Amino acid sequence: MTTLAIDIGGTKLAAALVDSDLHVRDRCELSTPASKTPDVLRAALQALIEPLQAQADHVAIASTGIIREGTLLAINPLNLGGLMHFPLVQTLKELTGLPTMAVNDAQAAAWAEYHAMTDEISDMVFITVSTGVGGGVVSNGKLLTGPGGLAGHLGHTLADPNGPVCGCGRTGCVEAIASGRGIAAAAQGELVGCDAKTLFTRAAQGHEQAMRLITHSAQVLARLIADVKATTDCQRVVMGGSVGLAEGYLALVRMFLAQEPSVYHVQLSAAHYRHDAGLLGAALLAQGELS
Ligand code: ADP
Ligand code: BMX
Ligand code: ZN
Repeated sequence: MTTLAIDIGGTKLAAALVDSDLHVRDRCELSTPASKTPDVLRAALQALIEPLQAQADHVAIASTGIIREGTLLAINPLNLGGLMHFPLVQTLKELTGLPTMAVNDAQAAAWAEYHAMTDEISDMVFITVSTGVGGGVVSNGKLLTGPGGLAGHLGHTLADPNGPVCGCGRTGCVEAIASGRGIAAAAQGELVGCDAKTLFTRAAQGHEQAMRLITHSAQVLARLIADVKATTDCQRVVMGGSVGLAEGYLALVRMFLAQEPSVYHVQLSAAHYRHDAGLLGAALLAQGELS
């Protein structure tokens, strides 16, 4: 059984073939088009999967956005260039003629990371710090998706009532401050226009403002993790996404979490599957559902 796994993020699209033993091959990436028009995303997905689809038995999609009955509904359309709605499962079925399923990207990654754990853990939470801030919750061994797909959208909890307005319509969400886009949006002076990746490079070179922006993101994440511990009593939190996995970031989050009262402390680790957690989680879920 070979899965064509697709990961749709706010910055990049990834696809790969995943075998039943979770071996990932022929991984490829494209930039996510920033367009309100669904046809533009459809064309990008078509180009991405074209070299892979003939070898696949089914399709599994991990995507940013609320995934409800196979459709992507953006909670923060700004992360997708204003795109609010996209028929994911229908589009991939039309493009490939294969059985297709879709799940939120952070929910998928949570499932893969839970699967990778060798110790007795029943409750864990995955957090991606990437274009946005996403989350997936495994409670008593079960992945929570919610009746409408919203479960785990931790990036849209409150970090600062006086903070920036979030693309979801609320003010001061964790995502508006701590995500890659949030970090970049707060840049001032000579750093205006830099993306988060560039800001990490500048911080590593000792640029003070860049260091402050990254430190603030890590502090907001640590408070979110304390809230998550209070809500779920999870035994472990796993971090992913290109910001979450960036050099030095997890150590900063750990430092701020250690400053919270000890009841909020929780084991914190980097994603075992690194940037492939979404792809593998979708493949695992599809191999259960579609085979
Ligand atoms: P997606 O959101 O599409 O899943 P990523 O997980 O790569 O994609 O997250 C994209 C965000 O991460 C962007 O804000 C980008 O600037 C930032 N980023 C990408 N690479 C790095 C890096 N090496 N270090 C820090 N930030 C990075
Ligand atoms: C946003 C939201 C979540 C997603 C999270 C991380 C949209 C389009 N996405 O909060 O569904 O899980 O971003 O997404 O509303 P990523 O693109 O940063 O991986
Ligand atoms: Zn929000």
